[in-house]
Amino acid sequence: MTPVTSPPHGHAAAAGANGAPGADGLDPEAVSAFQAAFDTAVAADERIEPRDWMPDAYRSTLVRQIAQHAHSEIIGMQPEANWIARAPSLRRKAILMAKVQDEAGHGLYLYGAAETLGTSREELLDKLHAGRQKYSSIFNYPTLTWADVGAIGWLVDGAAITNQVPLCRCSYGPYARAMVRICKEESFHQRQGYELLLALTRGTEAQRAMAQDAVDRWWWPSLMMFGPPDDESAHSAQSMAWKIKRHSNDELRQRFVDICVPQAEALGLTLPDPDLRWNEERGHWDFGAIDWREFREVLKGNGPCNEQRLEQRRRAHENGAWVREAAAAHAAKQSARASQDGASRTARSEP
Ligand code: FAQ
Repeated sequence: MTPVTSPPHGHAAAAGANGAPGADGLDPEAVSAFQAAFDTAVAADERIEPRDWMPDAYRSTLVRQIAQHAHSEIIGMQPEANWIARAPSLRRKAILMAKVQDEAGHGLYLYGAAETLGTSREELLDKLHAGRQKYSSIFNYPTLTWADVGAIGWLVDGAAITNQVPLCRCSYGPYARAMVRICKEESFHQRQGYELLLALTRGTEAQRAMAQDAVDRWWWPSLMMFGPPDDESAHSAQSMAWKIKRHSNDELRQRFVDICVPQAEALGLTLPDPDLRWNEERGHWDFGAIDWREFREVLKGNGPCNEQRLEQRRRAHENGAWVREAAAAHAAKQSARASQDGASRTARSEP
């Protein structure tokens, strides 16, 4: 773990010394001074940075959420990668490859953000592979047709952006900054999905039907991406108090539905919910009941593709072992060379 080095924003006096004691070495008075400085920083919308003191539970909540997010990005490469070799044109293939590579990059930024909290990428990947950390439920559904690539871009990336734009204002600096870059790329992903579906809905009757079928299958799982309803969300209240989350799961889900309804209309596609209707009083779209039993089953590992996704991930990790070894050997050689050069420079400059 990263040692506790200083209270937020240079309130070093409270620590007694800068860069001082580990969490265990703090007396209760110092801890409450640190806690007060942390609370003040969060209340003032200041960012908490890696070297700042933070409550253990704040740190572990961030590691949990960021790890789950990072795992989602890299597992999320699988359903779409399934279509790279079968993309219908060179243009579509280039776009899809770029998108899947972006997801790998997002995973890297996020594992990097988690590392600033004192955990390592290896540790997080081990937990993912052992089934001890989650990734988003959405990636346990299969991509059956080419239109699924469009539906993922429009709905899955659309839901991801709705959820993630507020995370750009998350109280933890490295996560918030990673999210700025990720959201810019997700926005391109969402548009490519929308444009792909638009091309299909303007195509032949079979293409239009394929687009509708994909939307029928991806709509409800996309709504589940926002997590359980607020009254069943274990972490929301505390995460919102810490300003990790800025909105509740249900608020973001509603925002997403409100955005999608007019977009579906513009596409000429029907959202598969007979209860969808405009509520004048609320100023929002009412929507039907989500099948939370299905959500819980997918989380338990019983979704259509859970086993396949984890198996493929473990295999990819094993197949990449030689790359990690080679990169580590190269880095060791470079650093040995750099210290040798440094030593001979010092020797030359001595009188
Ligand atoms: N799937 O108390 P809450 C993407 C778990 S990235 C699986 O409400 P919280 C990009 C939750 O972890 C998509 N598990 O939890 C892309 C907790 O279990 P735990 C991922 C879920 O953290 C696009 C338990 O249920 N995005 O799509 C899900 O306050 C296309 C109780 O839930 C992020 O991760 C779920 N859907 O709120 C890539 C965004 N929902 O940990 C490729 C960051 C909940 O106690 C292609 N994460 N759980 O064992 C978040 O905003 C939050 O973590 C929530 C959940 C909103 C997901």
